[in-house]
Amino acid sequence: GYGFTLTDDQSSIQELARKFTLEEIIPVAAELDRTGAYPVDIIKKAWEVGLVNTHIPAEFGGSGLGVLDGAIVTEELAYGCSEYVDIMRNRGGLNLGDMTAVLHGKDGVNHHLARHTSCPYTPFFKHLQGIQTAIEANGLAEAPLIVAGNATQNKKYLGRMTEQPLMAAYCVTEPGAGSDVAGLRTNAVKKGASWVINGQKMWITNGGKANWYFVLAKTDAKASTGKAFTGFIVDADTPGIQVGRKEINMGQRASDTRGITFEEVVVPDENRLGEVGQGFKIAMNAFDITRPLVASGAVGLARRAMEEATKYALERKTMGSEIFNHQAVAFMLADMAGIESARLMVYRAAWMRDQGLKNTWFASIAKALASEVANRSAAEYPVEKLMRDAKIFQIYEGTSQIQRLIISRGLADMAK
Ligand code: CO8
Ligand code: FAD
Repeated sequence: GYGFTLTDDQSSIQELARKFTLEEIIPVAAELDRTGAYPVDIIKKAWEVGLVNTHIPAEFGGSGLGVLDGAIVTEELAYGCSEYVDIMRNRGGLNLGDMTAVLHGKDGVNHHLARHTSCPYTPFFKHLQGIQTAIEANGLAEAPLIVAGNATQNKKYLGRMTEQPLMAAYCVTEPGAGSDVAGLRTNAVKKGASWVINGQKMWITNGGKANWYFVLAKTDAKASTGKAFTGFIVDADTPGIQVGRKEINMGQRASDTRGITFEEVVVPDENRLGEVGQGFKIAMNAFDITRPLVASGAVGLARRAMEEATKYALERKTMGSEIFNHQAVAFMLADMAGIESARLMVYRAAWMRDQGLKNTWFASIAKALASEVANRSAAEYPVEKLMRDAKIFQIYEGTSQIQRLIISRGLADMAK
């Protein structure tokens, strides 16, 4: 049946991510927005505490969290919760170090482990657990491996991500094709025991920071879309790869977005992901994992806007009263509470994936709804950084029009 209570472990993860955001992200967010500097130190700390690569299975050294667990973390990271500062101060709350001690046990005993010996999150608590887009882009690069990687590939490339604080990137979009993945022109040609990749990718998050890339390339020009592409894992230091300049984006400016050119890049066949021709489906299937997470990021941003706007409306006075008491303002705030329905869609889409159910349609509904709620909420609250940060949610991982395309196609299928 339905249940709306987080498990103890999910509550712990949520609190951990909230605390990390409070102590490590909020204090530097405005400065990083100004400079556009890549937050290496914060990502390292997030990696150390276990907030990065959350869905890498335990057998490859990861914490093996589900998509729903990941969504809980992502919302907190995207929130950048200033309210929480006050809550923790008022409570005389714990800092991250104290919390690590609580979870690991000051005496060296891992109390979490002791309490939950069969807990699936145990490796997660060996570390403790931010900066959402860069971290999420790692998850996106890893998703095709989780969908289709063999044990050797996963041990090598996912394992590497758990051994060192490395970044990875998902290279699908090109200068000439973003929404229309079928229109990609990067191609891979088999030569002996290797593949030779030529082409250009664009708007690649973590592009200049990645240790390896997932690359989608055309391998059969005559085949239908579902059979025309193959996915590859490509080491970033392979000769022939040229990384372009960092794009200066409107929002989420600390994130590293670049073009990448592949010129006669030789990739061994052992780095081919899945069967030849299955790449398009693998790349789409990866979105079934990550669109709920991107949507959850939008929920986090919307929640921040709503809470900040409410606080402001309760303080700011006009016409002899707090503006909250002007119904036109209060109703704008009430409309922001639509984030509750967006979160439910996120949880449903994520939960379905965790249950092994096909969630493509729900993932698109969650992403379209959450990115709309985030943009509406950010527009109502006059903090221009939130507005700039919100826009991208309607573009990456498929624009809102593309989500509606998927949703409407689903409706048509159901009506047949
Ligand atoms: N799972 C498995 N198979 C699938 C899926 C899926 N989810 N979707 C489609 N397929 C299969 C179909 O069943 C079909 O199979 P067959 O040929 O056997 O019938 C085949 O794939 C082709 O499917 P379609 O006919 O539906 O293909 P279309 O060409 O009509 O294209 C879309 C479909 C939906 C338009 C697709 O191209 C799309 O999703 N476009 C949007 C692209 C996109 O989202 N890009 C995002 C790039 S990554 C990014 O932006 C990262 C952001 C930064 C990360 C950090 C975040 C915080
Ligand atoms: P286009 O596809 O050219 O679309 C232009 C407009 O037409 C859009 O409004 C679109 O919604 C609309 N449109 C297009 N086709 C249709 C249709 N059939 N029906 C209705 N409307 C339509 N890509 C990656 O592969 N990896 C990444 O890590 C990555 N990170 C990104 C980070 C940032 C900051 C940005 C801006 C983009 C990133 N992208 C990444 C690319 C992103 O996924 C694409 O920008 C997005 O999918 C849209 O593609 P496009 O820009 O080519 O626009």
